[in-house]
Amino acid sequence: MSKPSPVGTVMIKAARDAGRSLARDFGEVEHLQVSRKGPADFVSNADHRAEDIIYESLTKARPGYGFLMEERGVVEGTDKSNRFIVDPLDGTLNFLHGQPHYAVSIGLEREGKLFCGVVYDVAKNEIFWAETGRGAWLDQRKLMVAGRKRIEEAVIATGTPWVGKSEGAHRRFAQEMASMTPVCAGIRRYGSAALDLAYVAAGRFDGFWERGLKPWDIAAGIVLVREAGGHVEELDGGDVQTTGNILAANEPLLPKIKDQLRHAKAFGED
Ligand code: 2AM
Ligand code: CA
Repeated sequence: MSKPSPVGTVMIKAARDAGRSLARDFGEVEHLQVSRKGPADFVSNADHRAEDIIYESLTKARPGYGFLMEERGVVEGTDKSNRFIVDPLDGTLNFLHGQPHYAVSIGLEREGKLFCGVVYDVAKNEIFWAETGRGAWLDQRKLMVAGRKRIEEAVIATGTPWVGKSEGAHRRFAQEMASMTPVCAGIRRYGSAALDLAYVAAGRFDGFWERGLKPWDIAAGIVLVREAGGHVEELDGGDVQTTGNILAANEPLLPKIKDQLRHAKAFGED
């Protein structure tokens, strides 16, 4: 069965519509590098345009549902059981630099639990979607996390802390890298957390960790990983949607990656 429910179909359509707008704007970005105003404002407008399209499309199809959106923030709905969690452009820095690795991410929380997720890789035209009980899919292909059990064979994705994060956060990341690089097959840092999680679901990455993400970066991706048979945890045992400190992997690898990161913690943190 590879058919999303009606609400899943609505979310996929909204992601595609926003993706069309982003693709148009992405085509313009490279010409803007030389313009006086620079591309940053343009990207911010692209971001807002995409969010408007998603908001209009979803409110029309599901009036009353609430929202948590990267740009608009919280929009209370009359229906308190359903809330969309939206990142109109994940991988903003890639987009800004003309790199074709960015996504639209739309999650749906139902009765306080993540229920459905869509991550759309616009440049590669890949729609990853998942729904509780229906599995995770890339178009017609059912997704399953990778089966590798040995950390030595694992390709692990991460995200680096950015400008403005505390000195401690940067130091801790350096220590976590120092702990991980000698023991795994390779580290990747592609710059879109939503796609990193989709890639874990698709078995392209064996694991992913990053700290300090926002709910809209990870909501849809969490559903994808879980429905593909993987596990998602908070790195230090808290609530992942609150802290954004995320670790995702298959069941055998998850504790091994966690141990390795704990080892890094032993020699310093914030
Ligand atoms: P964004 O592209 O929507 O900003 C990469 O490490 C992940 O961190 C991305 O999912 C990115 O989402 C998120 N992120 C949030 N704030 C960021 C920032 N100021 N700079 C870079 N990445 C950021
Ligand atoms: Ca994001």
